[in-house]
Amino acid sequence: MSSLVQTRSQNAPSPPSAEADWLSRRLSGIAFLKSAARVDQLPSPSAPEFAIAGRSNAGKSTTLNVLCQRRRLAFASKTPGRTRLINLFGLFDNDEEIGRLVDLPGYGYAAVSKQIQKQWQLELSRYLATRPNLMGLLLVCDCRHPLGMLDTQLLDWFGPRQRPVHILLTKADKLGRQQQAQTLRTVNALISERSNVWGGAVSASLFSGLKQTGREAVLEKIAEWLGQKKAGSEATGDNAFVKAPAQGGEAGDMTSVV
Ligand SMILES: Nc1nc2c(ncn2[C@@H]2O[C@H](COP(=O)(O)OP(=O)(O)OP(=O)(O)O)[C@@H](O)[C@H]2O)c(=O)[nH]1
Ligand SMILES: [Mg+2]
Repeated sequence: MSSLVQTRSQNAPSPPSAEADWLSRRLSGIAFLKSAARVDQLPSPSAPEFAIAGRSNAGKSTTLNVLCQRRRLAFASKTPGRTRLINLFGLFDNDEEIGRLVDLPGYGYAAVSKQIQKQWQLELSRYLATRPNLMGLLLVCDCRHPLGMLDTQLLDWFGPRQRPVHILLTKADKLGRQQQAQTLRTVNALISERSNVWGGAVSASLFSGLKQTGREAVLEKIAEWLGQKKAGSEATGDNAFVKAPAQGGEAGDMTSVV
């Protein structure tokens, strides 16, 4: 009996860290701000933005919904190319806007006309290259084919902006435990290999929107980017985020990537 109790407690999920818990409470109150077809239509860069990028259909909108524990905050769909606009969601702490999550259109979706594809991709690359308050990028990859050519090209291209990137290996429910672990090892090895090109602060974790697993690691990462160190303490550095000039060189033209 006592060994059964022990086994159960060992297998119980660990409680959320203070950082993840702090952010989770604020994410539950996240509010839609704006959808923009073009970067010049975006609201002023008055709060740090954390953008979600990745191939079309990788699971970006689902990730956003799961992070915020909201069913239909962003539109997820079986049809690739569902997100066609830059969608911004505001994160508030006592009515003060402390950050934004940004759901971006996917890349690599061949089934729209070349012209439309070019227009989306132009705005996507413009956002990633020029948005001054972009303070972290969540790169969503289907863990069955992680870091494909377009993803690695994006990372190569984005590296000079010196912004942290967290690679979210989603749809982990489609793989067995061993394959998941192997995928994470492979991705971490690639990150080490390319660290000088990808700007250094690149990390990765497994995630499943379907099973709602891996959420806490992502929340901790975003909380870290927000400068939130302790639960209940004031978020620090939000104004500094806005004022900080781009470090290193600006990313260049990404039209060849997408
Ligand atoms: N099994 C499984 N399916 C998922 C997961 N995440 C997303 N999906 C499915 O993958 C499909 C695409 O999900 P979306 O969240 O719309 O993907 P997206 O990257 O936002 O797609 P676009 O906006 O078209 O670029 C949907 O059918 C989702 O239900 C996951 O973790 N596991
Ligand atoms: Mg989407």
